[in-house]
Parts: sequence; structure tokens; C-alpha cells
Amino acid sequence: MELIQRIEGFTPKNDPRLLGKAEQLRPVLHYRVAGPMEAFVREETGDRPVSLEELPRRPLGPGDRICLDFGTHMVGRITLSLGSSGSHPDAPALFQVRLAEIRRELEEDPKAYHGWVSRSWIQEETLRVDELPARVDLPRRCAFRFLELEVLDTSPKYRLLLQEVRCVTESSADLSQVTPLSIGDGLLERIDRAGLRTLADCTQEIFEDGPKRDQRLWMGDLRLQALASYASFRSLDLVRRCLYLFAGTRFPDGRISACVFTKPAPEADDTWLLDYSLFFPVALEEYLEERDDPETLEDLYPAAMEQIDLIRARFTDGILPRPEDGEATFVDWCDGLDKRACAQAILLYAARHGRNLARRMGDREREADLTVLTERLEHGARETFWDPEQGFFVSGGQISIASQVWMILAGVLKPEEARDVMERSDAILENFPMQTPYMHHYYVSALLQAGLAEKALAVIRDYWGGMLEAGADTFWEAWDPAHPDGSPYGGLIVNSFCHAWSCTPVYLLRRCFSGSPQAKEAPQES
Ligand code: RAM
Repeated sequence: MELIQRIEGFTPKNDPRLLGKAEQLRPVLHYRVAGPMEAFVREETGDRPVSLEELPRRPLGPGDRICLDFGTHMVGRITLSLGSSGSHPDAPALFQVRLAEIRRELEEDPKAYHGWVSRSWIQEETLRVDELPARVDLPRRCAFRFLELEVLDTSPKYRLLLQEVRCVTESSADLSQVTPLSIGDGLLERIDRAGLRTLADCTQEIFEDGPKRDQRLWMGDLRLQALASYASFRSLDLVRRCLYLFAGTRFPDGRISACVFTKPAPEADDTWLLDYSLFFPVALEEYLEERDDPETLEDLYPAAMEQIDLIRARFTDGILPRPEDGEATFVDWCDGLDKRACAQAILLYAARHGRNLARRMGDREREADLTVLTERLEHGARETFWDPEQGFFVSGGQISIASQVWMILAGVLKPEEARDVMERSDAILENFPMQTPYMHHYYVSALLQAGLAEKALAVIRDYWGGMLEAGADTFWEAWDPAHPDGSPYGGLIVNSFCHAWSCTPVYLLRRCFSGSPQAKEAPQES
């Protein structure tokens, strides 16, 4: 499934007042200096360790490669200190630097990538240095754990020396300020720590989806990072800033874009996803549950309501999504998935949050209107998508886990029905397998909502724990254990291995289970 939307002559509608408030909320970045923990040379027979102490004196000539391991995932700017050995350098040093978030990424051949996401995201730089010694700042902020330098050429008269490599890391979340989970369960504690690091590395001047790619504010990602942040770093001003950014630059008809660029200036992308725009009222309501903030409510309430109105206006009779509405819905990177049931459920889910917002605003008329809408949507969902014989929701002839999950989160089923569906969920998992931690988050939430806390916890252990076992320091954008090399983009090399929407065990473990861990309560999904 490719996600490429392009609107000729797209000019977003900007609201300078809202964007001005977003600008005032720009956070301060924290910096820390880090260096490599180990060095090695990649060889066909395996990695050969190289002593870090000896590295500055190790002459590197054409074809030599050296790999540095910084010990964990980091985001920052890298400086190389270079020298030479032999005669005075009589030609520029030509070398390539590759950065990799995981060890596996280094095995990939960048030239072999022909996917639909730009290859320009691959973190490699070819550099030519005329004078040695030199200090070279890599031009871009990097997301990495491994750095590999390969010498392309020096000259017969000299060799290159890699004297020092350091990284100044950047994040607006301070890892040292959050106490890691301590519940006497090693695996869950490790999952929590990797989740915290994932979130911290994505918490920059905005909530980025991934610091390697796309480095951008996406609504679906923001909603989940905000939840995880409430349970950990509590970057509430940053959530607020991001909400103002979404409301401040929109499609000309008022729709909230799926993502917003912030550099050089805020600008809505010409990509629209039905579910993502509906997460705006959801995220606003959740923010207000964390903080009493009448100013933000007043500023952003109109944009929140507009999203619900614009989408119900698209649906047949205001409640039934058309095929094109399903196609405009993201849900997961799952090819061939019919998303109409999800689209309807997510409108219902957003309408329930919208009703809470209306209540906060004291907007009685709107509250009543949304109450009617939720009743109609609930009724419509049962009529159209529920198959009582099979005991599952069916969308376009498909029984997918995504449809069950969203219908349950939207509160369409009675508690005992929801439990029955989710108890049988294993039987349908293979129909349209979930591709991402994003979809798994909602799967776990639906299990919790259905009262199946143990099963929910088992999914966290297996799925996020499986990523740790496969070598994750931070959680990945996409992970299907059955296809560990899979990519939604046509090449693992452009996958993001520190992706915000994957950090939610931080929220789930801290907010939805108590210390033992045992379910305390299901997340407030509606
Ligand atoms: C990708 C990113 C992002 C996600 C969108 C839909 O570009 O992974 O996180 O929200 O897709």
C-alpha cells in the first residue's frame, strides 16, 4: 500500500494567531555528549573487534572500513576528528559514512533499494576532506547506534586516521527525569525502558514520528506519543504546541492534514487521512483530561468539531462510509484491508470524545447533536457490519482484527460481546496480519477494554519483547515477527527503527496495569 497524495497547487489555510501560539511553545532542547563504546570490522565470517584505544593510530586506506557502536540508539550531530599518517597528504581524503539504527541495517545495500519512499532518507554521506588534520561536522542530524566509515581513497603516500568521533545528542525530553518502571519483572521493565528511549528520541522541537524518517509531526503518531508522554515525561506544552500546529495550518476546506511540516515554517502536507484528522478531537480531549486549560479548549474546539462535521458530511446518510472513505483511512500498513468498518468506528470514537469536549465547553446544542450521532453510528455499525452468526464484524466481506478492534474501542459491543470477540481473536489474526506496533497498540487496548488483561499483557511481552530479542534498543516502525525483514516501503533500509507510535507500552504498563502487573483498568477509550 503506497501512501502518496499530491494536490496540484495546494495552498494550506494558515491561522497566524494559532501558529503564533505554537511558536511560543517551542521547547528547549537538552544536549549530551556521547562517544562510541566499541569498534569492530565487519567481515564475512563475523565482526572482528578493534580496540577503541588503538583506533586513533590505525591507518585506514582505500577499502578499509571501521564500525563504531555507540551502545544504544541516539539522535544528534556527529563530529569526526581526522588525522593522517605517512607523508603529507597529497590528495583529498575521500570516504563514506553510514549510520544505522540497528546492526541489521548495515547489511543492506543502499543501491539495492527501489521502494516508494525516497532513498534520500538513507543515512549515508560521501565526504571529501582537502586538509588534514580536520574536524568534520556531518551535515545532518542523525538517528543511529552504529557508524561505519569506509575509506574510498587516500593516496599511495598517506593513510587516514580516525582520531575521535563524538555525538552531541538532542532531545527536548530528559531521560534522567523519568524513573524507569520497577515492578520486579525483568522483561516488562526492559520493554518500558526501550519505550522511554523511543519516546525521548522522538521528542524534539515537535513530536517527530521517527528521528531518522520522516522527522515529522503526524497526527496518528502524536496521539499515541502524547498518551505515553502523559505517563512519563509529561511534555504537556509540547503536546499543546503540536495541537496548535495542526489547527494552525490546514487544508483550505478546514480539514486537518495527516501531517505538518515545521521547517522552514509550519505548513500542512497535502496528505489527508480520515482517521488521522479524527484523532484531533480525541487528542485534544485527552490533553484536557491531563490539564485544565480553558484557553486551549476555546482556541481549538472549533477545529476539533469541524473534523467530525466534515467527515460525517462525506458519509452516506451521515453514518455509512463509502469505499473511498475506507481508502482514505490509514489504520495500518496492511495491503488489501477493507477499512470501512474502521472508518465508521473511528468516527464514532471521535464523536464520543467530541461530546466530552462539548460538555467541557458547555455547548449543550453540540452535546445533544453528538449524542444523536453516536447513537446513529452505533446502530448503523451493528446493522451494516455485525454478523451475528459468525460473531464478528465483517467489512467488505473480510473479517479482520482491525475491524473488531476499532468497533470494540468505539464501544459498539456490550462488554460480554466484546470479551467473546477478543477471546476468539487468535482465529482471525492471520487474515490480515497486523504490520505495526501502532495497530498492536490498539489491539492491546481493545483486549483491555474487553477485560482480557492477561492476554493483553501476553501481547506486550511477545510482540514488544520480540523486538527486543531481535536486537531493538528502541521500538520499530514496523514489525511482523513472521517476516522480520518486511517493510511497508519496499526496503528495510528506509524503515525507522525508533518510531514514536511504537512507544506505547510506556503508557499501557504505567496507566493500565498495576505493579504486579495485573490489569487495574482499561484505558479510557471512549
Ligand atoms: C509513515 C510514518 C508515520 C505514519 C504515516 C501514516 O510515513 O511511519 O509515522 O503516521 O506513515
